[in-house]
Amino acid sequence: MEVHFARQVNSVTWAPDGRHAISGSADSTVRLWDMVSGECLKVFEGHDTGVRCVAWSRDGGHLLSGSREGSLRIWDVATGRCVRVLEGHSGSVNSVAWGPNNRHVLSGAADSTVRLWEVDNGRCMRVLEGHAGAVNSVAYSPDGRHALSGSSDNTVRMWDVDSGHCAMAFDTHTADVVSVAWNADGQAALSGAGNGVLRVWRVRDLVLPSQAIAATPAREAGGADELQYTNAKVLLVGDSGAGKTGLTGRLARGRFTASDSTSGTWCMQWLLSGLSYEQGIEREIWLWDFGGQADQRIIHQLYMEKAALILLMFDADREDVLPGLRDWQQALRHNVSAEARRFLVAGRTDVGFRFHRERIKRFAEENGHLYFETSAREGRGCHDLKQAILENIPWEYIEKRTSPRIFKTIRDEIVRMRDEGIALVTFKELREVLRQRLSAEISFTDATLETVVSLLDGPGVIKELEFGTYILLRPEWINGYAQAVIRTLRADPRELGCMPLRSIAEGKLIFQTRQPDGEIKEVDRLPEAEERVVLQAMEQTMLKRSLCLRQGDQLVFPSHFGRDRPEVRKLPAAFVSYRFQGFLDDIYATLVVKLAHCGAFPLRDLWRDAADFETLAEHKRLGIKLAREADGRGELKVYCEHGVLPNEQVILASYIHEHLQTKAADIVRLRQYICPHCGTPVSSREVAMERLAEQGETADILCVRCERRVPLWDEMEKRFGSREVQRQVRALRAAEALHLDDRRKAGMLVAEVSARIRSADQKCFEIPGAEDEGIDMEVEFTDQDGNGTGKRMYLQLKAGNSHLRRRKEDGAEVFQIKNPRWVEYWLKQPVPVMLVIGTFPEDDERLRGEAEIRFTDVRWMEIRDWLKRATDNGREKVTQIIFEGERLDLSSVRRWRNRMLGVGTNPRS
Ligand SMILES: Nc1nc2c(ncn2[C@@H]2O[C@H](COP(=O)(O)OP(=O)(O)OP(=O)(O)O)[C@@H](O)[C@H]2O)c(=O)[nH]1
Ligand SMILES: [Mg+2]
Repeated sequence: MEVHFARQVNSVTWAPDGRHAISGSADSTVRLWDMVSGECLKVFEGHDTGVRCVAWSRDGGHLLSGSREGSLRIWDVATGRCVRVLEGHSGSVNSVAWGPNNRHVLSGAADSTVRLWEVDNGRCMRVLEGHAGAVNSVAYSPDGRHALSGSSDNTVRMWDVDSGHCAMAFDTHTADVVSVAWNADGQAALSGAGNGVLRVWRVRDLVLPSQAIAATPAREAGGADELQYTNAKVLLVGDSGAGKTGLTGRLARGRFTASDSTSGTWCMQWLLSGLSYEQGIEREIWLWDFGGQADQRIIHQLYMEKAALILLMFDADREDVLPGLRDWQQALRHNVSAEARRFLVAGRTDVGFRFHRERIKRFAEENGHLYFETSAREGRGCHDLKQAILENIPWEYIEKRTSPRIFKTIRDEIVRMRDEGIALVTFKELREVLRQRLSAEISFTDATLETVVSLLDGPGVIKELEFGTYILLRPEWINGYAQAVIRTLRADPRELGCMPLRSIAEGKLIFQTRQPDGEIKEVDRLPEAEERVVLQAMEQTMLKRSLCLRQGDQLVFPSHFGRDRPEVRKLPAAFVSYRFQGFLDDIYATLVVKLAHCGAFPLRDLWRDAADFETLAEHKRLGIKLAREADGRGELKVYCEHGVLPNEQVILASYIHEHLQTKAADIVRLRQYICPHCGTPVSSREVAMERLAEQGETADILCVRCERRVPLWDEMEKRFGSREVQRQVRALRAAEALHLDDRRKAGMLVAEVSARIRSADQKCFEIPGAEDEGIDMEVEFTDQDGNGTGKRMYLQLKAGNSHLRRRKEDGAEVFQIKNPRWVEYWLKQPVPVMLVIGTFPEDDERLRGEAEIRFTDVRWMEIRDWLKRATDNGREKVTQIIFEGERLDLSSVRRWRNRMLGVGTNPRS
């Protein structure tokens, strides 16, 4: 038998019964097969990205799958339902395994960690750190006491599951370990590596004493060189000015420092000296301080996961704090597990207490919060609060980490650098600083440092940028600059909701704010060189998160469009609408951007909280309109003009519904029915939907005008939820993801190229235009003082492996010129044109949805003059370029500079 998938199959396993099998595929599904009939019995859907690995529970009742975006799912085979989602990995899950009792599972991921999970409650019990490369394979010993992991760092590790200790690091492989397995009695193990070597080893021979391990630096494992800790996340939320940042400093550092309003989110390590040990497990707390201004809240959702405790703060000296507190309650409800304890904390009590204490206390009681009054400035109430925090963190439920001591030493030093205010470093700079500071204590490899950096990047403490080798030690700067963008958009009297890309690249934004007292204040900025990098990272983040879209040389922000839809145009009637709750700006903007990118409904017009799209075939208009209500509630109306096919209407509506399900809460769908007899709209939409829910296909409602029955289960309702519509919506989502991916790759290459050219002290700018047409960037060479010389070069960028093909006959690399117009265009440029091609280490497929992959190979080649020769000055036709590009690096940029400026040797270095 043979079955064909549209996308790659990543993993297959037989069922214990020998008759069934499962497969996990890049199309995000797990499928159950009957191997006798060849039939696909079930499709398990829920993963957002490709499924990398699958496993049967030993009793055959459940399935486990791991996905590219880092989540695991447990499925009930009989019902086909997903019973648990296990979240925590920050990279692709490469391997999963069930424990012998079916109560525990293991996973190994591209984030270099192994995790141990409890099936019953979906909790992660342990994170095992130590590998300095992706974990490719994990295996549970038959008695359930040990775990094996094989990694791209060429080692195999054996872990003691109960204690979390790394019992053994086995490092005699010389290539990626791709697969590990135990034998039946758990006495021997097998590992297979990327270079074709298999190794069999007996467990008892390999458990070395810890000295032997310590003596071999490559192993960096076990015993005294290993430590265990838990890391509790405490969130501080509340309106702006409540005193969150003040209190964060007081709790973590024991002192008060006056602060400005916080941009975005940042976190501070609270060192718990003395109190920190229990049973050999170190405890630490990270305080996450959230900027309270309304604009910021979109960003926060990303960081709220897995909070152990939440401090809900308010400014005691304000008039009415309850509405603000209720808003935050709502926000937390959507983003934080109900298990996290919450404290209600009054801040700045030294200033005064204008609000009613009794009402606040009642609010705390009603919501089950402990209540505290504090003054960060004077320290009042802070000791009690501190004590209560320590006592109320559910330490036993927080995952325990096992980590080589060297990891923690490096990590703590990086955090220290961050606390000192260092915002941005390159990998090399970071390595140098750490080598100087830690020289006496340890030596470490690049792989170890990369691993530690990515472990900090996972929870968002620092951010590895996707271009250059930059590491942003203070990710909150991205939010700070995003705020400047929003401020600039707001200040535009025409409220166009868009901005030239160039303004962002050059930092032409508004950096002044008006304080509550009316005073104008300059906000902090980074030095120019660093600012450029952060601006670029910010633009990419916004595009990636679908908050804005690129149109020509503009960035368009749908939620900041201020022009009202002209009254004159008659609004077509809404056929369905959705009520929901959440961050309206975010939900709305991302919806518009995604729709515009999915390919089925080109964007026609944007208005204030409204967007018009059109159908592909007949250019009929359909659109959405958001009505904002109080408390983050909104209603999104979906309308279309006469003549749009019912199928198109339902697909649009279902796409919107799915979008809301991922981003909003309390979603209610309301159909707009029209009486088929007299054309009167059914006014009580809620009642109609209730009936429909209760009576299904037989549901109807009385028309208020003609008093005849309006059937509710109509043609359109049949389509809602039909398999065919679901399939089409899925296809649209996939198209949108692909589109986003292509844009992201293109954006990454622009950033990568700029980083490389700027690091050679030359100027470069993006020339935004329609995709795939025209020149992408311009380089201007500089004189000895760094001033522009007017000598330029144009760059044509191509991102991705698909642009180069290797010719069979001679192995030459070939770039296919897809459009003959390109040749004409390149030939007529007044300055040299460089073709820049960026490729990845793996096939493009691997890139999807993964942050950690970057362009490893960027090469460039002059093509204007090449084409002049090859076409005999345009007389002959040329359809391909033999690509012989050189690496785009510092020395190559300098060589080009010297050639262009006519200087012999390099005068600057
Ligand atoms: N008198 C007094 N001032 C405080 C105290 N805590 C903070 N402040 C000051 O009050 C102002 C607001 O406090 P922040 O801690 O910045 O407020 P926040 O909640 O972090 O505000 P956002 O970052 O805008 O969300 C700042 O000027 C602080 O320096 C306090 O306990 N007493
Ligand atoms: Mg603050």
